[in-house]
Amino acid sequence: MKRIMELLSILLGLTLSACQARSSGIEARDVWARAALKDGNGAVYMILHNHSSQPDELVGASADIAQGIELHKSEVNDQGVMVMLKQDSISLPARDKVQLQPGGYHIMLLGLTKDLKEGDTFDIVLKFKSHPDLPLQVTVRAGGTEMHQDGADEHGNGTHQHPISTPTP
Ligand SMILES: [Cu+2]
Repeated sequence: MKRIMELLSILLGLTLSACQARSSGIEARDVWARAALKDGNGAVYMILHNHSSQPDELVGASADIAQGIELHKSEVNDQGVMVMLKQDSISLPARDKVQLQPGGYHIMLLGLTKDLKEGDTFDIVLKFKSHPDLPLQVTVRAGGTEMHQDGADEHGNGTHQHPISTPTP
């Protein structure tokens, strides 16, 4: 029995280290988009973890659900007005995470080709300076209730189940 337990703990250890090795790149979690209407604009939010020891940059994205995609940052300007500034890239420091969230960084979907209704899903591909492309599935959530949910990765909206997207191995 003791031998079996030892064997199990060795196997468990191997499994855990395999998981860690697999997430050595960039991981996107809590990937969601605000509900929006066709021909309007949408925004995609997520938490990006750079598990590698090298800094990288998000340089763009593509999705067939929009006519164009830009990286934006929302900011309050001198006049106290919230404005969106186009970004050439979003820095991803080594072994750190960056939150794309309402009022901050986001991926802007310009000219939606269909309505984004709560519960819908669609595909998006993130492009990085160094890491390979990262395909993700985005889940549409109702807009308006997500503000001021800092660190809303797992525990944000208690009643919602947030799918966690991981890079394909
Ligand atoms: Cu924007």
